[in-house]
Amino acid sequence: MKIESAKLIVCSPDRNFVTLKIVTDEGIYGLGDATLNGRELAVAWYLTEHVLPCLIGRDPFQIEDIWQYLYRGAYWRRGPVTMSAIAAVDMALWDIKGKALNTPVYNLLGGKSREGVLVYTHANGADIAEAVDSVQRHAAEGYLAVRAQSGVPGVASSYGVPKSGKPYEPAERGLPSESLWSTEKYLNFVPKLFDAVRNACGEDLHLLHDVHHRLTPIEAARLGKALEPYHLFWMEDPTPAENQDAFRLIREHTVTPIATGEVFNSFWDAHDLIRNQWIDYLRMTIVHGGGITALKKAADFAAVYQVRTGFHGATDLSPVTMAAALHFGLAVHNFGIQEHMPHTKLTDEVFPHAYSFNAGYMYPGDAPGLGVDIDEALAAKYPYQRAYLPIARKLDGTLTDW
Ligand code: GCO
Ligand code: MG
Repeated sequence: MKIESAKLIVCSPDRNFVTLKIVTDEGIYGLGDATLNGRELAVAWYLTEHVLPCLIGRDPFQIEDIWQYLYRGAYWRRGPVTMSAIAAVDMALWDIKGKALNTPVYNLLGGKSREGVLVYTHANGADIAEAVDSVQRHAAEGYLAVRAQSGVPGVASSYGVPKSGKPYEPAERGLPSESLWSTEKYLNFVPKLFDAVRNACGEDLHLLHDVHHRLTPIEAARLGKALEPYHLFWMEDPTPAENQDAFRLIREHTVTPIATGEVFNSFWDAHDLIRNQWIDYLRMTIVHGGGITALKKAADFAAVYQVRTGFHGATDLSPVTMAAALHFGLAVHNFGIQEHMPHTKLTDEVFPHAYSFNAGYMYPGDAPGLGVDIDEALAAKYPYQRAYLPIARKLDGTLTDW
């Protein structure tokens, strides 16, 4: 079998997605997600101009060799654009191999380690009452794990809170919007939020919270300690992770479990965090982390240190990444949890898929390959529109981490 052609499909059904389609001389094709929120066209152009011409004529079964060719062969290593591009090729090749062998991708990764993939979803509200209500509604839908975010009094447009009754979507069309941030108000507020949520929802529901890289290590340590009575499943991205050592300090002060890594693009971003056991869950996911091939190695390394997976699964990761993550999560032994922020109905129509949700778990389905397709005619009706993630400023105007 040989790769005959490859192309990019860039579309915007409610939000932007970049999808790679690799076609073989036997008519089998595979799909890969190449979406990098707010920088979509950089990856599309990287693939079109620098990667796709090198793939034509290659054997799509040689996934490891092609991965190494794109990683080492570029000379310039890592970075979100490069690694998302490599990930898209990698996903498409696993999809092709599964279809060619007539088996779901999870069987190529070692087979099922469990029956379903535990997922968590997002609950949010403008204030504590709305947030509690939202958590309860998601629990009633069957979710066993829910992330809770709430507007912080005195801070307009807090992270994770939807605008004007719409579902929360981080990217917005047009130029970047600005949001505000106050560490002091946030730190005083969040324990009250979880006190209310835990009291209303009981002991069994898994609760999660995303700090979104906004605290210093000592502030994060204070928050982790304050949240201990509510036994969170995790506190996410408590501090930016460029300096991996920062997590040591948090770890020394609190037993609240820590998840990080959604912005990582290489195993080396997580290496010290894992081998020092400063984190409990690795958030790096298939599309931004270099594909299934790269994440399998990272997960196996993490397993040795009892660090589990907790992959990013926001709406900016297309249904192709979602499917890949579900096959992966079904197979690897040290799976922890998978984020599930459901896509819009229109996005689901553009990407028909075999995966499903039932009673707190997701199932990749038994279709050969990844089990996701793209309706190209429908996608063509929704062309790319420039969109950005917001930026954040402190109350005095200083730019800070969003
Ligand atoms: C999460 C995330 C997202 C990101 C978004 C950026 O935990 O789901 O933090 O909401 O902000 O995916 O593109
Ligand atoms: Mg996050």
